[in-house]
Amino acid sequence: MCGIVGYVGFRNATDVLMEGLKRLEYRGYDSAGVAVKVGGRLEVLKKAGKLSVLGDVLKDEKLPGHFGIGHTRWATHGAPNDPNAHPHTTEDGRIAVIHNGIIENYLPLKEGLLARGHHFTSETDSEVLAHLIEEKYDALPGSPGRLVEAVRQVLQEVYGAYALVVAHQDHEEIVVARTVSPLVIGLGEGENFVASDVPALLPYTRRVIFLHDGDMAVVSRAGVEVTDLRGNPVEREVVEVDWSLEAAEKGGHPHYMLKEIYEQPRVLENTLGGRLHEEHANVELDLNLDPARYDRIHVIACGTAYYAGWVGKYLIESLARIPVEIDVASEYRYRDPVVDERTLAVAISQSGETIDTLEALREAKRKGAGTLGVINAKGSSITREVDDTLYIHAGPEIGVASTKAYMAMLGAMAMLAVWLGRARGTLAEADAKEFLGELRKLPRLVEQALEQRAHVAHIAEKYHQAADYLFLGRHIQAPTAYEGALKLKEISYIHAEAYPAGEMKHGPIALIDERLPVVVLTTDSPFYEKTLSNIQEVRARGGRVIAVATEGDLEARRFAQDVIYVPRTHHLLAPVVSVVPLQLLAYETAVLLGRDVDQPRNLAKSVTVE
Ligand code: HGA
Repeated sequence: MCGIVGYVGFRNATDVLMEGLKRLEYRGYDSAGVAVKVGGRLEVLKKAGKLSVLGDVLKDEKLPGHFGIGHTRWATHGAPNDPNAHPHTTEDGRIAVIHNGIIENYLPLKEGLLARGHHFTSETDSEVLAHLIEEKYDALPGSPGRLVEAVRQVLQEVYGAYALVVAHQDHEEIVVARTVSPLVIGLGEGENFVASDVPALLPYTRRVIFLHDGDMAVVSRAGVEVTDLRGNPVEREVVEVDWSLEAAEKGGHPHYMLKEIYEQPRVLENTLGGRLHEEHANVELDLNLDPARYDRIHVIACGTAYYAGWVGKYLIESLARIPVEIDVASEYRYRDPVVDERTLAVAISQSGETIDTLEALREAKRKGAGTLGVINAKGSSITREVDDTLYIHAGPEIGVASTKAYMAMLGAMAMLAVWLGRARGTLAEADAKEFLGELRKLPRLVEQALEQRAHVAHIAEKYHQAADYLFLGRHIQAPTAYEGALKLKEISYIHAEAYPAGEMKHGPIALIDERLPVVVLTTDSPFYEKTLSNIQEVRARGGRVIAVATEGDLEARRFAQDVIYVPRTHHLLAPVVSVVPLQLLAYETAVLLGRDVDQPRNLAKSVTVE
């Protein structure tokens, strides 16, 4: 959360900052601001609201300069208004600070600063950083590296999470530091960049340095010096990123989300690409972990990734017969989980920066677990802390409501299940071959599922005024129901609940009346008949059923008011094709209701605060 961009070089800094922020707006859109050095002074412009509000102001007030920093905010401390927008400056405007994270001890620090005569203009935790740096800076006259030294000293006093960028009008360098919140440096020729995430850098460079926790850096035109928090130089690898610029743009679609929904067949091909080997009845995942070491798995994740993990639980338990527990990461950490060295903790995260997941993973590691990350973003924090990573290869995901990353996570979890099953001897050769054959067909089947868009749009039209929605699914389709409800909530703001279908009669059935649309996942499976009975129960109480059924299933048509057909596949892979119409239903409903699909209220992507 929160997007940071910094630039020092020869281009128009304001343009670079605004272009970068546009690509990071998925990280927060409560306010935006820039500080650019113009004629020897840092000029600050910041505005509550989306980046476009700041963009409009910048049309009239040009800020010509070649050195600056910018921010798009997801508020944690203080309302989303102009004064709380970043950058925060010292009273004389010499120093500007941008921060992503939470300074947990900001209150006592602020009290001290107030007592020493500082005046505050915001309610944020972040502003203390500007004042503290000013004090340290002023106490270091004439010393070389004065700004970086001042920042270093301040960082000894604060605790919490930060990606921090600092600019001073007298030094054409950006001082940066990170602990917990991500920061990437982009390397150019005669210019250098800083950003929270790679998409902001793609128009200019693909050579990047991912800073690690506890790193600081001084970024100038001439180069980049990385040190630890004590000032000792550290070597960081320069990584060549392979994401294309086009992948981070809308490509003619009205929304990133729709573009990403349509990208799913290709994404799944990338996830599975080169990894399926029917001839050996196995997958090649390039993992070093020893499957014989583990007798249980803990999957930890948040939001959509949690539902992908839940699907993974069914896959792994069915194919590899290892008990899998799945936990919401923010709960796992505090429940004192029973973990030993025979536990494999699997952390699933698109960004690889999700702080709850990272902390839960650390907890498992502390207790002796082996660790595996199922991650999209190369070089991200989780990938650096786990024993092994299974990359999902979804490319940059910009839509705040995740779609293609979910799809890629499902593909990755299915492969992991096969790999574990083969290694443990629980998945017979012939069954593995058959399952891999089904996996290989999936990208084409997802393409077919997308062809239902017009039909789904028609259903969305019929029900978009509903106040509530219910989603039901059994076994491996229960998580699909939850993911469908989450998508609808996230972008249309319609209240949606999900339940395992069999659980409905234990309570939620009381909600059913003729105004309640109930989406039932009733694809072919050994439990098909049971789910059909649940549909009958809904119908008997006047509920309106939208069934997601396997093509050719005429029975479903008899019982449901609306049926969305999805292609036939192995029942353990049904979530992959079934989630597509649910994503489209959420999308079409949100558009009909005039919602901001790519930037739904209160949300942001890549959740780096607890
Ligand atoms: N605490 C700061 C930064 C918020 C943030 O990083 N969000 O993800 C603020 O509230 O402005």
